[in-house]
Formats: sequence, C-alpha cells, structure tokens
Amino acid sequence: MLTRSSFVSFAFLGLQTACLLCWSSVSADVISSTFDASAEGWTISSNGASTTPVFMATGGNPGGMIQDTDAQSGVAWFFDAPAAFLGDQSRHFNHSLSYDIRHTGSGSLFDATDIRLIGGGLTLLQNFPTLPNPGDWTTFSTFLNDSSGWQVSGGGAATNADLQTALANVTALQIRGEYLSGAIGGDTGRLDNVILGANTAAVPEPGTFAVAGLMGGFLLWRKRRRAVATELMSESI
Ligand SMILES: [Ca+2]
Ligand SMILES: [Ca+2]
Repeated sequence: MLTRSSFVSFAFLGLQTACLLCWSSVSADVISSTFDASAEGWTISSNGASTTPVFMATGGNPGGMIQDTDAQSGVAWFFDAPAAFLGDQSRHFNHSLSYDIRHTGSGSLFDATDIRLIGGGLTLLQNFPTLPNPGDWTTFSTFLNDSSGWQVSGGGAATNADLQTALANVTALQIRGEYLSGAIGGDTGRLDNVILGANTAAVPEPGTFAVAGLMGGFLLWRKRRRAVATELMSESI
C-alpha cells in the first residue's frame, strides 16, 4: 500500500527527474566542429578566389583546425558553417555559440562584424568588444538572445523574436577569419571548436522556472511539516 510518506517521496523523485530532464535537454543536441580529421564541410566567403579552407591536422586547440590566408583587400573574409549548423535551429534560441580563433602576421587589428547569422529574411550581426590575442587561441562566446548584443543589419538591436525568426531557418552562419589590416598574403586566420548549444543563458526558461517553483514549494512544505512533527514530539516527551 502506498503510504503518505512514500507518495511524497515518489512525488519528490518525479520533480527531481523533471528538473534533470530540463537541464539535460540542453546538452543532448550540441552541434560542434573540432576538425579532428577534416574541414567538416566548412567553406570560405569574401576572400577573392579562395573558397575552401585548408585543413591542418595539428596546431589546433587541440588537434586539427582549419585556416585560410587573406587574399582580398577591402573586406574581412569569413568561415562559413556547413549544413549541420543550418536549417531549423529554433531549439538553440537562448543557447550559446562559441568558437576559438587564432591569427598570424603582424600589424594593427581592425574591428568588424565577428558573426553573421542569416535566416528568415534577416541578417543578424555580432560584433564582440574584444579582438583575438595576437599569436594565441582566443575563445569568443555569445548567447542567441536579445541580451547578447545582436544587431539587425541595417536596423537596431535584435529582439528575441528576430533571433527566433532567423534560427527557424538558418541559411548562413559566418565567423570572421580576418583581423589584420592590409597584409594580403601575409595574415592567416585559424578556426577551431565551433560549438552551438552547449549552454543556456543564465536566466532559466519558463519551464525551468515552473519546475523550480514546484520544488521550492515542496521543500518549504516538507520543512514546515518536519518542524511541526518535531514540536509535537518534544511536547510528548
Ligand atoms: Ca581541433
Ligand atoms: Ca588582412
């Protein structure tokens, strides 16, 4: 027979499981390129005749990486993501996007758009306030929400609705590969560890709030119930 205390235990176990599912669903669908054995379908844009990156089996962060060398003046060139990062990425709204960049060559670095996310008729831009450390791997990371500095090309700050529209049908995801002014043929950009969906933003999603609220309520109720029981027990001694 299911006693009251065992029912409460079952209910608590259920809530714990529900919470674990909330968090584990985030890491179950991570998309990544670590270039362990190939260029994984990445291409190059806005770099003159160069449209394919060079795969390097070593020198990455760690292991393999991809790179390309500046072949066109006037615009920064981009690494373009393959099909795995495109299409319906709605589930990654409010999730993280990160990657590692390393560039070679000496000279002054220039500020420019770092990520272009194109989809649903929108081009969303991310311009990080920092530049890669010369000669070192530098990790760049953002979240796909309205609190992370995304801008609509030709418009203002991107809203959550803009992010959701673009993510519903991503047609291009581009990461800047060029950071040095001038130096055609002399500066090389390297990319490793592109990871989409590894983390959620600090503010929990509504579903998580609901479960957390239920758990908090239950724990408060159980604490009060135990306090009453202890009080009754001390009175009976
Ligand atoms: Ca690697
Ligand atoms: Ca350059």
